[in-house]
Amino acid sequence: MDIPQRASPGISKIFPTNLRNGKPTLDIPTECSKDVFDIMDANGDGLVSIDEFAEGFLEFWFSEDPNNIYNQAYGPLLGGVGPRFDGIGSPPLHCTLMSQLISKMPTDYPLLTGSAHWKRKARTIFQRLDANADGYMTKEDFVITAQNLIDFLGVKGEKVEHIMNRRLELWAAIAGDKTRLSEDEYCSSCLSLVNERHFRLELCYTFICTEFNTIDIDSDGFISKEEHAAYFHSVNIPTTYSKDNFAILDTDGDGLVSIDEFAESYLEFWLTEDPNNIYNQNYGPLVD
Ligand SMILES: [Ca+2]
Ligand SMILES: [Ca+2]
Ligand SMILES: [Ca+2]
Repeated sequence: MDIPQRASPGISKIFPTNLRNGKPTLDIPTECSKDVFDIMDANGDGLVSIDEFAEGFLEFWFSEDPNNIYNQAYGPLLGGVGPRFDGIGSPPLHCTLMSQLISKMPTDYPLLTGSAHWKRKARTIFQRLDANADGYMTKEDFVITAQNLIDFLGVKGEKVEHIMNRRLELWAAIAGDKTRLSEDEYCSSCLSLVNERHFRLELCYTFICTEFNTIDIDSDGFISKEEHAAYFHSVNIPTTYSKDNFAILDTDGDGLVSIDEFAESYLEFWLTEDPNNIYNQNYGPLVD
């Protein structure tokens, strides 16, 4: 490729393809590139000029604001969470702080063997999320569960789109490049994923935050009892089970589930194989 000519003296241009192609050499997932590029390209002309690049560079190094839009100029921050939320460059603060609030780090859990009990937990989630019960998890199932939630809460207007988008973000995070997943595929891909170092160090926070955000309908950073019941209803778990599970999640008993309480339950559910773990019923009674 030819080196681009300078548009005018003192102004260089970096083409988007260069930034995108350049990312893998830094070991940053390329899917992060588009969002970072859009943030860097402040005037939206499809190119990052040297002044736009300089601004990103200076904001990254000389700012200590956890919500600075350039925080993810080099991809998701370590020990924090990954991609954008609501179209901004940084995740909500409560998500960023999550890894500092949890009592046991994901890397402290031993590798999973994929015991019959663990698979039963994974199958339970699969069957909850396979809303049309056709044996495959697809985007359609996530549309159905979102619609269940919308109907249950009676929401209207912009909130409808917001709820739908959050569910579809969750599907995108689960599906990766697949368009449908069978129960066996889901269970085996979950097992290899949760044993990956990248998941334990970083990716799990993205999943936790994405899932938390699908339940925290009013985005106040806490799951209320009503939000929890609505979530259970949406994935076809009788709401009668919500009360008991909520009491287990809310370890400090303040009547709300915070991100660290949620993260703890998520990690205990996915990263343990103890048939007596108190978080086994995070998705309602286990299926047979
Ligand atoms: Ca299905
Ligand atoms: Ca809330
Ligand atoms: Ca609480």
